[in-house]
Amino acid sequence: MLLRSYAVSLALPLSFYAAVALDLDVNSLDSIKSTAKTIASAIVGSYNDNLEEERVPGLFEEPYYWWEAGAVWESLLEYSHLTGDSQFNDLISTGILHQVGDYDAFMPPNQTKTLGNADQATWGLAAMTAAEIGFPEPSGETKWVDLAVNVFNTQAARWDEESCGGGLKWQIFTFNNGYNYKNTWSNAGFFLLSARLALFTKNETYSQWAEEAYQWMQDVGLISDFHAFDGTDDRANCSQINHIQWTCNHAMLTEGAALLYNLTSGDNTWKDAVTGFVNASSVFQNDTILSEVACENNGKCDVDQKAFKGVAVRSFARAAIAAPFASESINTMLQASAKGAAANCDGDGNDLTCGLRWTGENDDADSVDDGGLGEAFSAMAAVQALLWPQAEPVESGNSTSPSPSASGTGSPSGTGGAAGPENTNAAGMTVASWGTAFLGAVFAVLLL
Ligand SMILES: *[C@@H]1O[C@H](CO)[C@@H](O)[C@H](O)[C@H]1NC(C)=O
Ligand SMILES: *[C@@H]1O[C@H](CO)[C@@H](O)[C@H](O)[C@H]1NC(C)=O
Ligand SMILES: *[C@@H]1O[C@H](CO)[C@@H](O)[C@H](O)[C@H]1NC(C)=O
Ligand SMILES: *[C@@H]1O[C@H](CO)[C@@H](O)[C@H](O)[C@H]1NC(C)=O
Ligand SMILES: *[C@@H]1O[C@H](CO)[C@@H](O)[C@H](O)[C@H]1NC(C)=O
Ligand SMILES: *[C@@H]1O[C@H](CO)[C@@H](O)[C@H](O)[C@H]1NC(C)=O
Ligand SMILES: CC(=O)N[C@H]1CO[C@H](CO)[C@@H](O)[C@@H]1O
Repeated sequence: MLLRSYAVSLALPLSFYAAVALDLDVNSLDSIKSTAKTIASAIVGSYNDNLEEERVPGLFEEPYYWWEAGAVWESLLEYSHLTGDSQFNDLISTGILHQVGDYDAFMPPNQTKTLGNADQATWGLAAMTAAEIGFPEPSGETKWVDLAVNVFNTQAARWDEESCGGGLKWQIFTFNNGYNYKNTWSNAGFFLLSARLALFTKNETYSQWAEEAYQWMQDVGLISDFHAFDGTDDRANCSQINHIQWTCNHAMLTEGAALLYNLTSGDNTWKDAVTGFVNASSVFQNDTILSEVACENNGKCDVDQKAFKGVAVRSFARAAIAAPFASESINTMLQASAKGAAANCDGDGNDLTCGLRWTGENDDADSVDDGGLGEAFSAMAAVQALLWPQAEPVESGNSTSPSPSASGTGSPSGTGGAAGPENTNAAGMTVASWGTAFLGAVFAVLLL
């Protein structure tokens, strides 16, 4: 079957194809599905090996932080929906549900040292995807959407008016490095979760919170001219902005804006936001291929940052569905990115390697078993993103309302800490969640 709109812009030089390892034909649904399957199988194979040794469902072994597993599960949920290959469904369900933790809100006690709002939101967004695609519900009363609602409720209760006129802090627990940092990932994650819940439930509480989070990011300057910046120190009342830009932040804001555009049947504010973000995404494009500009070419992406493009591509693809007026330029970027991502994957099974860069060639790719999960996950997300235009529409109606049992009492606001002081010292030395090495430097600068 031909994806006609994709056929035009892909006249890449022949020399490019010489390097093709996974031979993706972006005009063939079968080719897209089989390429996605090769990568999904490698990721699941590595996960299964780890499970045999460590026996904790839902986790990928070190060096991957907990949030990244949530992002990978979300992409495997989408893999099931987009390709119709349901062979991993039970494994996906078991993995996600094992990490639900306290308050039924993805706060597992084992993970408190890296459990920031952005990390928790990543899992909440995965549960939201399960709800949207009609993934088989967990046995018992709690539905997928309830888990997403619980994440929303715990985060809304943490909205912090003590500084900066609002916002979510990066970290939930006072003992974690980054507790004083209000970052875009946490706030964009909350914004996107709220927007998705708004569309799914039609409950206005969620759209109001989405608007509030967006407005706040604009007010303090985390969003400016449709560019999204990393974060800001709340001890300086968010007066200084760290201007690094990441693909995932930008794309989550683009998706959220597109969903609100759709929910409001074309409201101009959100239309302008979608237009602006899509236009501004050019900072991440190298000849229309997505690039993690802050760290990709200088070889400085850390483990977390190597997975950011995977988070980004799925959000861009979903934005194109919700805001069809912007789909052409988004799809041009997605096709070129998928082609480049697949061309930089090599081998299969435990030997599959995918390169971080989707432009040119990579000579230093790692296998999933050996540090390359972020790259493989991102490549899979890029490839399967091409299936969204043909996919069954996601559930965005009123057929599944949250059950009354969805809790989120507000008690887990975290500032008191669910963990005792005995964890404080250890956590101080732990690299907490994403970007910390980089943030250490930022804090050092801010403290000067
Ligand atoms: C927490 O860690 C223990 C010990 O490794 C493990 O048995 C348990 O399954 C873990 N729980 C979660 C939710 O990861
Ligand atoms: C802190 O920042 C907020 C939001 O920009 C602003 O409304 C408030 O006046 C600031 N407070 C101080 C003490 O500067
Ligand atoms: C709307 O969502 C909020 C936040 O989760 C919840 O407290 C409220 O009960 C919901 N309203 C309805 C009518 O379901
Ligand atoms: C599009 O982006 C360019 C450069 O990034 C900027 O100069 C221009 O104002 C933007 N246009 C719109 C309509 O946002
Ligand atoms: C909302 O999204 C649907 C697809 O999910 C699309 O058909 C519709 O045109 C969108 N609405 C607007 C106003 O673009
Ligand atoms: C674009 O990609 C090519 C191939 O990897 C690279 O050599 C070049 O430096 C990149 N350009 C920019 C602006 O990043
Ligand atoms: C999209 C959707 O599921 N809409 C449903 C909302 O609820 C009404 C009344 O139950 C149904 O008639 C719609 O089909």
